[in-house]
Amino acid sequence: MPYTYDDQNIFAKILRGEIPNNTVLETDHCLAFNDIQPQAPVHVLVIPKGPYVNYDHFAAAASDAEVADFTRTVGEVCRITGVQPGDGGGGYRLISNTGRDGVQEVPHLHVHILGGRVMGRMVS
Ligand code: DGP
Repeated sequence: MPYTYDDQNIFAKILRGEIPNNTVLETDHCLAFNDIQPQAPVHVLVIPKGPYVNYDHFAAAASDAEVADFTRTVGEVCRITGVQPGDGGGGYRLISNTGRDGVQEVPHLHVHILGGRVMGRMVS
């Protein structure tokens, strides 16, 4: 599936520094920042710096270095924010809304990391 990247999307503007963000972690290939409308005590978005529309696009077109960095950045953010699971509880939810049926609003790949409370069961 070919994708056309819209470089005027809000996350592209954040990456260019045109819109401020509350950065949690920046790496060679990724930026992690707090969601502007948090749905949980911890709600961080992780995005690649490359122009990928969604997870499908990223999985097909990103380099191994970008994929590895993205995966490890998600893990590192979970450690930084203290939501990684342990014997006493903890844990988090990863979501990447993808495409129209996934109700993706911003057309730049992002993973939501939600934690700091017990999530509801996913029913839809
Ligand atoms: P999604 O539906 O998965 O595309 O979610 C987009 C998320 O992006 C939503 O939780 C709100 C967040 N968001 C939208 N605009 C901004 C912004 O300007 N700054 C930040 N930090 N988050 C934003």
